[in-house]
This record gives sequence, structure tokens and C-alpha cells, in this order.
Amino acid sequence: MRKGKRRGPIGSVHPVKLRCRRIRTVLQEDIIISIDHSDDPSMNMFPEDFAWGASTAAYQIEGGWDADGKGESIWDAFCHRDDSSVFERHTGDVSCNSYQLWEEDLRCIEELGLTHYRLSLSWSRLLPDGTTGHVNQQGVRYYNQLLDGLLARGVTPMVTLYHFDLPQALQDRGGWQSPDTPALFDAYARFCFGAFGDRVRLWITLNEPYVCAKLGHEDGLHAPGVRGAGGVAAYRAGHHMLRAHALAWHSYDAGYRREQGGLVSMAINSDWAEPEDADSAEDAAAAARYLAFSLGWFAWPLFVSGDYPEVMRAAVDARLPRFSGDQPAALGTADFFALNYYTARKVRSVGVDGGAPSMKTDLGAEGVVDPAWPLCGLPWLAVAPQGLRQLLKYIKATFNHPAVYITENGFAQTGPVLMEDGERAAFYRETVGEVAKAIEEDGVDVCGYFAWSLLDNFEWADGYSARFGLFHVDFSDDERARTMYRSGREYAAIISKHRSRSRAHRELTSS
Ligand code: GBH
Repeated sequence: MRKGKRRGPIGSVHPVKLRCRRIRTVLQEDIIISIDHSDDPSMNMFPEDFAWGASTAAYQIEGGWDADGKGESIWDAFCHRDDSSVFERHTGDVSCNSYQLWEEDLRCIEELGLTHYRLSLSWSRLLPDGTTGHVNQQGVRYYNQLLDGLLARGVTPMVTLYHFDLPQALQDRGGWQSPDTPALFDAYARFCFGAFGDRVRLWITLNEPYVCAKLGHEDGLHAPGVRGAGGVAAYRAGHHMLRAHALAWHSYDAGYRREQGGLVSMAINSDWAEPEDADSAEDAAAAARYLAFSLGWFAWPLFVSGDYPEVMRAAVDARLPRFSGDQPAALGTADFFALNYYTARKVRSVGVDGGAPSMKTDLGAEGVVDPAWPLCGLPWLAVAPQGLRQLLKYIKATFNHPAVYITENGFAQTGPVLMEDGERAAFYRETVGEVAKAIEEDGVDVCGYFAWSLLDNFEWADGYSARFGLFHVDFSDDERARTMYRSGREYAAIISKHRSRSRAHRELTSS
């Protein structure tokens, strides 16, 4: 590897080049372009082909839970339980009704001026029993219309194959705890590459395996609702998700990449973590463990060693599955780094007090929110945009300078709806400013930023009580009217300013 040169995406030889190298700023650029951004930190230079996007997920927006032959997913089943733990027993049965109102979504995307849109496919809408034995053509038609609609508007799709909604039929066969599920995922992935890959260049196999493993198979807060499980089920589920990802990446590499020329990765979520007491070696070690157990759990196998981080191995020991014998290997199966970032923690070390093993005792650390960071009503979500810059720096240093897409980032409102959501507008301004600094000052190869989310939607265990949208959705109205928030106007303005700035800059530097 030559020094000073950005390393190509791992798995290196393929026809796609990520066209997101940084554009060098010229001196006097401000004067030449005559935009005064001295008081606006988000106005640094972004590459001209930077991806400005927003994200959604199928179960959170589509509704149509049993429409036109769709099969049941684990989230349908979880929400329909008599003893559902979801906020006020909300469900995604109708949600934003994007299954019928997808043209409204396209209008929203256009109004924001997005260059990219990240959506997820509902596995059980396409393959009702989870297998390719039966394809639901109505589901295929739905996503064809949506993808064609995006392309017709000049919007590049990024497509996630799995965003928490396993077909219930596969859960009945053991779900992510079964060693058979990775091969079934691979078959589903190949089906999607074949059906949609002529129009999709950016693929995410799985969204946040951490959340699916831990909240779904240890905390019981997400489907399938496995609780306790003694720090076994979550690691096993996570392992099978890594295996599923590796199989799908290799399937793409061997069977589709040459013709379709796309890129495949997995979206990994992590808080930024820093020691609570900067002078404490214990807290420093605890913060490192905190990162290893979230980002590292999935990034180490893909980017570093093909195995879990050492600190995880040491703490979890025999309960952590082994990769030995797994073919193909997980190492090298990410063409870019896909990061979902929301918040940060000050971390302190906590002693292990014996008792039953759990992910919590394995971690031996506790993260707290700095009282200076504003909250939004969701206890876990404190505003810490500077943590994103820190995490990006960490990713550059730890994973050999990968190309990075920020595939989710956002801030919610809870309680009475504020259409003039100034705080959220400021959040986007500041966050984009931190991304700009990561690119310009830290040299991180950030290729895109996707806001979570296009629309207010079904926020999992919190139902509709938390609103993450750039558009407000009126869930009491059959039309599910979408109305842009002030934060949406802010994001649209950021995008349009940056796009014209980089265009102007290119014209100047190329003449
Ligand atoms: C993302 O997860 C999801 O991909 C997306 O679907 C979701 O709508 C969005 O965030 C907003 O939440 O309840 O105290 O156990 C973000 C990462 C990690 C945030 C787990 C919530 C649970 C905290 N998530 N965390 S707690």
C-alpha cells in the first residue's frame, strides 16, 4: 500500500471507482464565489459529487402490512401481540402508507433537492415465506415503480436489503439464531441483485446488526423480543448476520459486480465514546471497550481481522461464536464504510458484580450523557454533533482510511408538534459543519450524508411518539399529508448552497 494514497475499497478489483475524492479548496475562494459564510460552519467545501440524502426503512413507512400478498414479518407479529410492549401498542400497519403514497414520497425527495435516497426492501413483501420458492410480483412491481421514479427524477437510490423486518416464516424456523438463515438471506440478496441491480449501485445488506442482535435478542425491546438469554442469543444472532452479509457480498462480487458495477456494505451504528474522566486510565479503557462492543463488533470482522475485537473475545470468551471454518471469510466484504451515527457518551468503567452473564456485564462500562448536550425527549438521544467528527477520525485511523457514507443521522422531536423546529434545523446545520471539518481538516473520505429521516414514521418501540422526519406526517388523517418542517427547509437550503458552491468552484478551477 503506497503511503498517502487512499486505499481502494477492500476487495479491490472491481470496475467502480468511488468518485468522491476531495476537492482542494483554493485560497480566496470566498471572495471569488462571494458567498459570505464566515459565521456558518457548514459552508466549507464538499466534493461536487457528494451524496446528499435522506433515509427510510420499509416497516417504518410503508404500511400495507398484508396488502397484495405480502407475508408477515417479525415486526408485524411483534406489534400484533396482545402484550405488545410498543408505545401505546402502536403498529406499522398503515404508518405513512408509502405503499400507496410513494409518489408523495418522491415529491418530498424532489422538494428537498436530494441527490440520493436510501430505502429498504421488505423481504416478506417480495418473498412472503422468506424463500425464493414463491415471489410476490406485486411487491416487485412496487419497488420497480419506486426505483424508476427516483431515477426519472435524477435521484440515486441506496438500497438496504434488511432493516429489522425478518419474514415471520423464517423466525418460525429459528430466525437469526438459526445457522440456516444466512443462506436464506443470501438467496434473497441474489434475488434482489437480479431484480433491481440494473438500477441500484449502492447496496446495504443489513442495517445495524447491533440493534437487531442486542435489542431483539437480549433486551427484548425489538422483534423478535427475546429477553435475557444470558449473553448468548445476541452474539449468536450477530454472528449469523455477519455470515449472511459475507455470503451476500461474495454473491454480488462473483455474480453481479462485473455487469452492474455497484458497491456493497453493511450499515454499522455506533455512539462516539470518550472517557468521562480524561485522566483516568480505567475510563479510557472503558471507552475503548464501549466502541469495541458497538462499532468494533461488526467492523473488526469486515475491516480489520476477520474476527471480533480482542477485548470482546477476552470479555465474552466461550459465548462469542468463532469464525473458524466459516467460508467465505467476513474480512474484506465491505466496499465502503456505512455509518449510522446519532449520539455520544461519556464512559466510565463499572465493576462486574458476578451474577448471570449479559452483554452489560461483558461490557463493564457505562455511558452517560454530558449534561451540556441537549436532549429531545428520547433518553438515549443527546445532541453531540462533534462526536460525529471524532468518530469519523477514529474510523479513518482504525479501518485504513475507507470511503465513508454516513447512512443515517438525525434528531427527533417528542411531545407537541413544532412545525418551526428551530432546534432541529440548528442540529442539521451544526452536524453538516462537523462533517465538513472531518473532510477538510481531518482528511476523512466522506462520500455522503443521509439524514434520518425523510418522513415522521414508526419509531420501533417508541411508536409514533418520536418524530424524526424532515417532513411532518399527519397520522390522524387518512391522506397522511406530508408537510415540510423548518428543519426540512434548512436541509434543502444546505444542499442547494453546497451544490452550487461546488459547481461554481469546479467551473472556476477548470477554466
Ligand atoms: C436507527 O437506530 C435505526 O436504524 C432507525 O430505524 C431508527 O428509526 C433511527 O435509528 C432512530 O432511532 O432504547 O435505550 O435501548 C439508531 C441506533 C441504537 C438508537 C439503540 C437507539 C437504543 C437505546 N439506536 N438505541 S435504548
